[in-house]
Amino acid sequence: MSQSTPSNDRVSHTRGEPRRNWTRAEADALYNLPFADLMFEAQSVHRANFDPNHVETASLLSIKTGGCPEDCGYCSQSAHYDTDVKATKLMDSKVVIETARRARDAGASRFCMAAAWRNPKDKDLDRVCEMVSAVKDLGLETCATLGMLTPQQAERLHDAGLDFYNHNVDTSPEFYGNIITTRTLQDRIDTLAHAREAGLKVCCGGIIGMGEQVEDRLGMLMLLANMPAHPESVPINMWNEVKGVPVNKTADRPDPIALVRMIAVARIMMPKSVVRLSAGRQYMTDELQALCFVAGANSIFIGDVLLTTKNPQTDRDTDLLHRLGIKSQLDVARTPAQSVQAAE
Ligand code: SAM
Ligand code: DTB
Ligand code: SF4
Repeated sequence: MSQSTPSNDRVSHTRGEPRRNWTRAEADALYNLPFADLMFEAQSVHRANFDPNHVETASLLSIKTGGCPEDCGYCSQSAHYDTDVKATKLMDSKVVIETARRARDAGASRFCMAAAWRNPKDKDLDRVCEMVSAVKDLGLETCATLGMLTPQQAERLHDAGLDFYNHNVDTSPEFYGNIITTRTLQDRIDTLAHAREAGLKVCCGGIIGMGEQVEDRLGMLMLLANMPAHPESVPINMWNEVKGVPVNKTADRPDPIALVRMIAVARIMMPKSVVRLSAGRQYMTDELQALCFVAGANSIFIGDVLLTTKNPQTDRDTDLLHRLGIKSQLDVARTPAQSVQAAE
């Protein structure tokens, strides 16, 4: 047997409770495995915990765009930067619910409502809770990302029918201050704790391609994998270019193989979490996405736009998943005409 064959120690993580005591040396060792060994190990973990031929399909809607008081250096919606995004008010509930129905009919299994707030005001939360309940009634899983939450706000969202709360750590503790100054990493960790205590499932990940080093990417994975409970969903975003934001000056699109390695390490360190190949798929070839699925990614956003930036066309995603023999809710999507008929 070759020396580079994955050790029984590492493969033993495929069974039992996920570990939450990963060391830097272990993360580095996994990341630096010969590629075939890393893929083998990631696939072993993936197969022990998930159907390897299925991906989840989520749909995003920006229910309140732009004018955000936070200074996240990657974001088109921050009021600190001169970007092409115009600020809007909170969307009308009827429009949100109709958009969710169309997303469901187009093949989404989860609907995520995003607002560019530092934190929601209680009167805005009344309207978001109304939206959450109606979207849940459509038979969709519900997710929201509204900034920082108090424990009471998290409970209200839970009671309204919210399944997941998305709040990202974004990057490593060491790199964090280069990207955001108006909200600390501890603020984020506190919000995640409030979401958990209210009974919400957590969606938490970050971004790569902002000029961080591989060690920061692994530092971010360690932060996630050593949380009191692993996030149920881990979105890995590759930075989607936005004009006018500071990250433009440092951005460095990751080597595709480095992205696959990172997905594989996320899969191994958080064996039961759904890993979402999130923003940045617009830049990825079909082959790269296929490798990411082999490495353990098992969720994507569908729809032509994310919040303010592009995502691949749904037809391209349907075709890619079909060619890979991957099942998803896209298989039971209705055509727009069938969808209108069903609504009548
Ligand atoms: N305003 C809310 C907040 O930040 O808590 C929610 C929306 S925010 C857009 C959600 C996440 O999207 C960010 O934490 C970041 O990880 C990701 N994101 C934002 N802009 C991005 C971009 N240009 N490219 C890739 N990911 C991005
Ligand atoms: C996440 O991690 N990625 C999504 C979701 N959570 C809210 C957002 C991606 C946004 C990409 C940039 C944009 O479209 O503005
Ligand atoms: Fe605001 Fe969220 Fe954008 Fe940060 S990522 S500027 S909090 S909308």
